[in-house]
This record gives sequence, structure tokens and C-alpha cells, in this order.
Amino acid sequence: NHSVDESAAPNGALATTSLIPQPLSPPRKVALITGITGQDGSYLTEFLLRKGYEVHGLIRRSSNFNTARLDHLYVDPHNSQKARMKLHYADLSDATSLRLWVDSLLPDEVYNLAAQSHVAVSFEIPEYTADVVATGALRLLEAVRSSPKKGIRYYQAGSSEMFGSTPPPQSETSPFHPRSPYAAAKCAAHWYTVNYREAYGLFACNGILFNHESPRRGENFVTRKITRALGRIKVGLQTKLFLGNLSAARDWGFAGDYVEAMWMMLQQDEPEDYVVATEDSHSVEEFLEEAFGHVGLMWRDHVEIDKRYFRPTEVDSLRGDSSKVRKVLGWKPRVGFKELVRMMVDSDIELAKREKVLVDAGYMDAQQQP
Ligand code: NDP
Ligand code: GDR
Repeated sequence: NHSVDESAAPNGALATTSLIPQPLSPPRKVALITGITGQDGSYLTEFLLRKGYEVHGLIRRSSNFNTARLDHLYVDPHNSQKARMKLHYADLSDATSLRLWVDSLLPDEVYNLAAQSHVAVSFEIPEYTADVVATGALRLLEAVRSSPKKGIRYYQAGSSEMFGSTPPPQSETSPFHPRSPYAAAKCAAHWYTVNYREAYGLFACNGILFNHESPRRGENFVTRKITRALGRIKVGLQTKLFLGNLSAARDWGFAGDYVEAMWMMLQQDEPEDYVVATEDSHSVEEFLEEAFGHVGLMWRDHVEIDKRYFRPTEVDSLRGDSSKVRKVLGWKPRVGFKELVRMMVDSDIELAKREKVLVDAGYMDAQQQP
């Protein structure tokens, strides 16, 4: 396929160049991503497609379509020349489905991003969270270990939540003290990954990523909940926003930057674990201040505290020490706190404006969200 892509070259250059032997390009790398429909999955897919990968994503069956974050990347698989992203049904709770796809796709790299990823929800469905987050990772590691293809590289989506109540700054050597069923399950997944590396020589890495956000962030995580509501407040679709603990501090980065670190980990000579963080921490209140300030509103005029959003145990303060990933991988964040907040607010104001058009035309109720 080395000269086919040049057929669009101007002035019929292909007619001559295609007769000259070209060096064969290396075979396209194959990546398998769980959680491809999530925030990180969509950014990682874009990133890997740009790198020339063939990307396979495992999606779970849902009664509604759950691929909204990927729709702009979708090419009909019947167009096999162009379709480099392909989706397959599987579930982290179903080992057979994981094995089936690992064994038939024979990927070079596996990114395990799937999770019940909401910390507060994990208190309500702890057992399911453990099954998907902890045992799910174990099932996938087993599928990779027993695959006929040797040398598959595995990425495990670890979390700063594992540090829990350990005070900042948190680095690879800081102790874990999880504060939720979600965080405890992520610790198990972390140690399964370490164990498969030590026991079987698997090329398996844990990325211990601090919070990362974007306009594609799920709407019930605090940053997006704020910017989504703010957009609607700004265009007059709502007036109030109900939140929980405003004093918790997080090290918020941009998801687009973080997926690059995932890939970089798998390109090294040795598999290791890395903390990925901006090293800059802000409280939820500071996020509100920045977001509302950006559009000239006062958050205190709109925010009400609702005890429902407090967690039985909270993670008070996270700020990463990411010196290892910066030194060894040469990674650093491109988007800082203010830019991130503005990017999310601007995007959600545009979204709210589109909603407003539908509401004004009588196609949508103001309470309803698409
Ligand atoms: P999201 O919640 O946006 O995405 C989670 C993904 O997992 C979705 O694609 C979801 O599918 C899928 N999923 C959930 N349950 C299952 C299941 N049983 N079987 C198969 N797939 C399933 O998370 P993010 O993109 O934000 O995060 C990606 C990963 O990184 C997660 O593991 C998360 O815990 C972890 N993480 C995230 C951080 C962050 O700040 N974003 C920080 C540190 C770690 P569906 O679309 O159908 O719901
Ligand atoms: P987190 O993210 O728990 O850090 O987990 P989230 O945005 O849910 O909470 C951050 C902080 O905000 C406080 N908070 C609220 N949170 C939510 N969701 N809704 C509210 O109304 C609200 N009010 C205040 C929380 O108490 C908390 O202190 C995220 C997820 O992406 C995990 O999967 C990931 O592992 C970690 O980040 C790193």
C-alpha cells in the first residue's frame, strides 16, 4: 500500500512514482481499547488514528446508542479501505467476550479504559463497580496473558483516587489509601497489573492519572456539571445549580493531553508505572469562581448546596508530583487550569445556545436536556 495514498498527488505524479520500488511501510499497528465510548476513549482513538493505527473498540450493549463521542470518527465498515476504527460488542464483566476479541484481533497494544468511573455512584453499586473495575481488569489481563499473540502491551487506567487520604503531593511512591469502593477497586486493578508484569513478564503499565476534563467529560462529574449548568444559566434555560462539597481540591488537566501519556508509556523499552498530573491544584469553589467569572456572573447567585452530593468518605486534596513522567517520557501538559475552564465553558455555552433555539421553537422543554 506504499504508493496508493499518493494517488491524489497533483499532476499525475503517481504514474511515474508507482513504478519505482518503494520501501515497504511497516504493518499498521493494531490497538484495542475498552471504554472507547468514554471521554478518554474518544481522545485516545483520535490520537491513535492520527498516528496511523488501526483502532478496535469494545463497546457494551445499551438500549440507547452510546457512541456519541465517536460519531465524528465513524466510517462505515463496509468501506474497509477507509474504516480504521472498528467497534465490537463486549463487556468487562464477560471474560469470554474479552478473550474472543483479544484472540481474534491480535492487537499490539491494549488500553483498558473501561470502568464504572463515578466515585459517588460506586457507594451505591459497590459490587458492580468492583466487578467491572477490579475483576474486569483481571479478566482482560488473563485474556492478554493467554493470547496466542506474545508481546501485547497493556495499559491500565489507574487513578489518583487510589491515594485517597494520603496528603499531597502524591507520586508513584506515595501510599494508597482509597476512600471509596471505586478507589479500592482501582487499587486492586493496579496490583493485578503489577503482578502480571512481575509473574509473567507482561509489558503492562499503570498510568496513575489525576483528574482530566474536557468538553466531552461526563455531565455528572463536577467540572462538566458546572460548565453545563453555567451555559444554560447564561442563555436563560435554568437559574440554579445544586452541588456538594466545594472545598475538595483536585489537580485538573485536559484529557487530550493525558491520552498522549498513555501511549508514550507503551512505547518505552521497559514497562513502568507513571503519575500523570499538572501539579496545580484548585478547589471546586475556585473552579466555580473561574467559570462564572469568565462570563461575568457570580456563582453565589446560582449555586445551592445539596447534602445529597456529599460522599460518605471524601478525598480532600489531590496534587500530583509528575516529575517521573516529565523526565522519563518527556511528557508535559499543554493546557493549564484557566484555559481548561474557558474551553469547557465556551463549548457549553454553544451547546446551550443550540438548546435554546429548540426550546424557543417549541421542540424542547427547558427542563429537558438532549
Ligand atoms: P468514562 O466514564 O467517560 O468512560 C468509561 C467507559 O467505560 C465508557 O466507554 C463506558 O461505556 C465503559 N464501560 C463502563 N462499564 C463497562 C463495562 N461493564 N464493560 C465495558 N465497558 C464499560 O471515563 P473516562 O473516559 O473519564 O475515564 C477512562 C478511564 O480512566 C476509566 O477507567 C476511569 O476510571 C479512569 N480514570 C479517569 C480519570 C478522569 O479524570 N477522567 C482519572 C483517572 C482515571 P458506556 O459509554 O457504555 O457507559
Ligand atoms: P472525582 O470527580 O470524584 O475526583 O473522580 P468528580 O468530578 O465526581 O468530583 C470531584 C470533587 O467534586 C466534589 N463535588 C461534586 N462532585 C460531583 N460529581 N457532583 C457534585 O455535585 C459535586 N459537588 C462537589 C466531589 O465531592 C469531589 O470532591 C474523577 C473520576 O473521573 C474518576 O473516575 C477518576 O478516577 C478521578 O476523577 C481521578
